[in-house]
Amino acid sequence: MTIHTIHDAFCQRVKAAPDKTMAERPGQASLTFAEGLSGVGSLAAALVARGVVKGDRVAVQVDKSVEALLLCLACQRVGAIFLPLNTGYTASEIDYFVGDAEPRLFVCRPEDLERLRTAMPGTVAVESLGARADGTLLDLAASLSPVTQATPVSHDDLAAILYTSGTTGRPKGAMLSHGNLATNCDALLTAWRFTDQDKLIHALPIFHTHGLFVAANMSLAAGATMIFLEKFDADTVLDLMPDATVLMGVPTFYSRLVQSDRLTADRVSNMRLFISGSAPLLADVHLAFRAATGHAILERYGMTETCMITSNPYEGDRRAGTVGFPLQDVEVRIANREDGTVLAQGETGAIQVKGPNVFGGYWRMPEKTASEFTDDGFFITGDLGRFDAEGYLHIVGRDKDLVISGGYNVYPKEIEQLIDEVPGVVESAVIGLPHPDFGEAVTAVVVAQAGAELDEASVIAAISAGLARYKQPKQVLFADALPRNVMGKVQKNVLRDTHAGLYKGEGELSGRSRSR
Ligand code: MLC
Ligand code: AMP
Repeated sequence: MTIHTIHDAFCQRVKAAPDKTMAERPGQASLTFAEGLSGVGSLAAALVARGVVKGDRVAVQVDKSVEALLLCLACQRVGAIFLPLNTGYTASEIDYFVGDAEPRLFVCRPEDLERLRTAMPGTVAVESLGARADGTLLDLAASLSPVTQATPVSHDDLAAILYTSGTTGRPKGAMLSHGNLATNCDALLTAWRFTDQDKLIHALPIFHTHGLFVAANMSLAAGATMIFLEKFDADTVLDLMPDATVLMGVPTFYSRLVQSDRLTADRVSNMRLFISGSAPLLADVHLAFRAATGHAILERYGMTETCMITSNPYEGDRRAGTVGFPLQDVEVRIANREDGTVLAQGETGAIQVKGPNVFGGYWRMPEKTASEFTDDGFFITGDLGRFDAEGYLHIVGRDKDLVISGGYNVYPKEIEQLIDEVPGVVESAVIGLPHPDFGEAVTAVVVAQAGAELDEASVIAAISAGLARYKQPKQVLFADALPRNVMGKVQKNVLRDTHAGLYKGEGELSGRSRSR
């Protein structure tokens, strides 16, 4: 199958099997593909009514719902650019995205509607969408005739902008085209043998690549059924396994599942595939999962800017601690970090990627875009890796100062800037420390002025208003000084080594963090 756009592929699936269940949602009625299509047409009409035309941005910060997914397809129908935002972002974080992306429409949670209608610039229309098929956007949609004709788009036209933070602390909007999403979806359907016979447990958020452009797009394009869960809960997922075939998750899903004695070969006998990505899956978790179920978790590697890059094989050896082979039409090479020369197999260096999956650049940041591509068009991922003798890619570290906590990226610079502004702070360093549940835990090391009355609670209180919860340090440590090298650069590796055992044992509390 060659997909032109995800919207097209979805429409073909509706034609082929209109009555097939598109989404089951515990506690609410299921939705067929035909009902999904009808929702897309109505939501597209609501977009048009709010002045949205091809190329306009539609920013969306709503709780997870099937309607939010239909809104993404509705944007595609009218050629608009979908801009999903993490529900954890605070008002000040949202201000930045709105100022930068200048959306025509902002879709928010019902409880935020009044505040945002007052706060948003006059150029931005504001409507709401709730998780229980409620909100002003759906009311508006219901009053209009559906848009039945899709606005023509090319492979290069933008389908989405996804913000990723940066090492400078200023988030960048990654521009993803219809071609990026369609070709990557195609490659994944083939690689993972995903078909209309599949039933996917969808427990990821839908404001990031993993839940939206991997899990949901694949299901829509294949005509598969999703069991659409509000969020991940190990017991709920275990309850659903006998009726499902595939689970896609971040490593935290799996480290929580292996703690349950309900995870047995018997329970997963209907499941054909477990996929992990967005952060490193510990080899121990891979092995424990295999011991409990007989299944080798298939680990793959991706990025917001590149969609999916490599995958362990569907057939063949799925190796713990590796991310497998480049996907169809994707080129991956390892280069010297300093001079960019391409390295031989076995050598460790910067992972660079080229292919139809790679984004077109950062929204309104041409210089930043240019600096992250090589002269011959490879994207510099910021990850470090090597290929082994059999062609498996191993990710061995990061060239970028980034913490990945439970699959969410946190850029230390952003947190350090806020902490450094707290009265009484001389300086700070934010690091990721090994954490049994989140993989890495955001941790701050703070140097306080002599006599300053600072403790963990006061530092957290001072920064929390402007910062999404998942970015906030799980612990704040105090030091007399930060270790520096001869160039004066803070040695975060020394801090990581010194405090490596800080969160040991925290996972024993049914997977939950004992710290904040
Ligand atoms: C929740 N909390 C987190 C957190 N998630 N803190 C740090 N990191 C996280 N990821 C906070 C909560 O606010 C809460 O704080 C406390 O931790 C405990 O919450 P919880 O109930 O245990 O968390 P839960 O709701 O179960 O969420 C954990 C999770 C979730 C792992 C299920 O974070 C998740 O779904 N992550 C998936 C992220 C994702 O989709 N990434 C893909 C990016 S795309 P308190 O103190 O308020 O109680 C990408 C490309 C690619 O990376 O390759 O895929
Ligand atoms: P994001 O910017 O949220 O898309 O996160 C992308 C980053 O997640 C990559 O650059 C990697 O550092 C990391 N990542 C994704 N998948 C894996 C994986 N399987 N193993 C290790 N790191 C991963």
